[in-house]
Amino acid sequence: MNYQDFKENIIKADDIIIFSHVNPDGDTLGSMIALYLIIKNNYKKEPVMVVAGEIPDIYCFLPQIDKAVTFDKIEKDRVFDLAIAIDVAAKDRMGAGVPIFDRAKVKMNIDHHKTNNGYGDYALICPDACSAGEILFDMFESLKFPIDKDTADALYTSILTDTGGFRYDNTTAKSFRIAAKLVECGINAGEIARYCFETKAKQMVLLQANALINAEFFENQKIVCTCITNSDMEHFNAKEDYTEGIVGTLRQIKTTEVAAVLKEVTSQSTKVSLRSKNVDVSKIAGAFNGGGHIFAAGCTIQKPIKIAKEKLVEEIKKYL
Ligand SMILES: [Mn+2]
Repeated sequence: MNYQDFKENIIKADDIIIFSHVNPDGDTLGSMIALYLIIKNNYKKEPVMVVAGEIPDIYCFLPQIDKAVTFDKIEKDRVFDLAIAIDVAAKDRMGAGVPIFDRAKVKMNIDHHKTNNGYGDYALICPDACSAGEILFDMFESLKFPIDKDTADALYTSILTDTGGFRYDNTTAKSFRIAAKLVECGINAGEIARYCFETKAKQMVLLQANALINAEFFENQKIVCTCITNSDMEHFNAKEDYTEGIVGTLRQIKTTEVAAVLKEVTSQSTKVSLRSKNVDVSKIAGAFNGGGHIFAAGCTIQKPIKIAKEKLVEEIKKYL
């Protein structure tokens, strides 16, 4: 897809829907809102923004986020003129929205994941972009759409969160150049960083402290893992996203080669997040039909959490 295709399809469509991905993060939400604002401000059309599941509290500062709805709010047989998936690596990452996407007259796919297969009628996949927000910034600038403060807030959130606060290897000179332009649009960079990285619910901090104190170490402390059960979640009255960040903290430990967080889904199913410093954890996740990146991957093991932990540790040992 080229930028003109984007513009022409927006002009043609009356009824537009924008999809974010499951377990929504700052990039998918920020870029969804930026798209919504650009379409609304320039074409006087109001797209439907749809999210799969709960929006983490930290992103409630985003402008217009309260306009986003869940799939159950959309009429069963509604056919949209244009569906846009943003930051959605694979179609099934839309969750329950896939049938709505498939029914749309024109399907558009804008993403930066290397593994995106280009689904849809129009695909704009830029694997070198640090975030979906970066792709949108380039497009909006090229099409000469004015970027107001709200749009800049949303795009900055995309770039800031997907680069881990400009710390990950996907941070480039271009990421900083775009960030600088967004700061010139009037955003408050310090305030957005505080919302994204420095704000946690009390129960989240307590759940995380509990998970850290229960961490177990193997192989001369090269492997560290912790288990979070449903009863832990209940005890701390935790929301799903409260486990976010624990695995990163475990990786920070000097001796860690591979860190894992195991989360009970049901009595027979366990979700695993993996992080490493050198080991290719996508291979470890792959052994359990999961996947991801070299230093960050995940999988679901169809075993009770304790057995899943034993199997996982055995698997990790093969890669040390
Ligand atoms: Mn992204």
